[in-house]
Amino acid sequence: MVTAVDTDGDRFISIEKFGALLDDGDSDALRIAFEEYDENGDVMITAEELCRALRRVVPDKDLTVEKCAEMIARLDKDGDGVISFDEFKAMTATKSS
Ligand SMILES: [Ca+2]
Ligand SMILES: [Ca+2]
Repeated sequence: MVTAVDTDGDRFISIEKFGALLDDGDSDALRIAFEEYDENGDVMITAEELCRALRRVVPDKDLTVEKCAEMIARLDKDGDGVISFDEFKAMTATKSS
């Protein structure tokens, strides 16, 4: 198993900061947050990318790619298995769900 929790998370937004950005409702901030997750810049967040990003913020051994895929499935409105920027925006509007 990969035990490496990448602690040089300075490229990544903390959950606190992320929450503040979401509360802002500012689309530039959203774009920046989205890019933190979208490692390869294809404007889609895959389960693997979501997992890696979350693990950097919240080291959690139980956070499997499967769980991330479930999270994505809940947010994935068009069913393509990845989170687009529009879906990401929608997520921030329904984060209490
Ligand atoms: Ca991507
Ligand atoms: Ca999608």
